[in-house]
Amino acid sequence: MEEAVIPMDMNPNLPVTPLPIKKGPHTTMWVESPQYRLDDPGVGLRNNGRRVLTYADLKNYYPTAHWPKPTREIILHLTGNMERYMWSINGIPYEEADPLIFYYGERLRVTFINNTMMNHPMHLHGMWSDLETGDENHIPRKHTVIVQPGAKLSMRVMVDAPGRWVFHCHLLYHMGGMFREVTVVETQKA
Ligand SMILES: [Cu+2]
Repeated sequence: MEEAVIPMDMNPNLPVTPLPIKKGPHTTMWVESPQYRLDDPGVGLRNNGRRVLTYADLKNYYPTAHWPKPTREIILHLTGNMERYMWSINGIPYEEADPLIFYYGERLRVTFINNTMMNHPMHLHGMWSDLETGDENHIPRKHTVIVQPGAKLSMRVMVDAPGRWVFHCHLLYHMGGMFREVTVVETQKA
């Protein structure tokens, strides 16, 4: 079997649009130096004597080298307080958060940093989540991307659906706070 490409930061120098971050009771943990760990099978499946498929093994059946490259990045910290079972993004729960603004027609990179000890399957409605695996030529297209505890993961979005969309962790008990509205706005070309 072909060796998986070791996942790495495929777009290290993209302009990042700053988003508000709040540290407080909602955020009991911050990861020191989050790494891409797409070749990590995860807790319970490491070194068990079997080969376990990981996100690093996922390949689009069709070539994707011609897909547009991202031009902008946002970073979403997945945050929480395990003792009080509170969940948020960037330390801000849904009810206190402004919508995330995506611009119609852009190719956006979304990087998640999971500052908690649980997996979060992040699900964006209305648009595809194209997972960065380290292989620019076969980028898999997904509905939901699972971000491992303490890890970092990036996806790309072709922002092709105007309107208001939901972006949230798919675990029922997390999505109360770990939830955002995404507003896709039309832009005036300068
Ligand atoms: Cu979650």
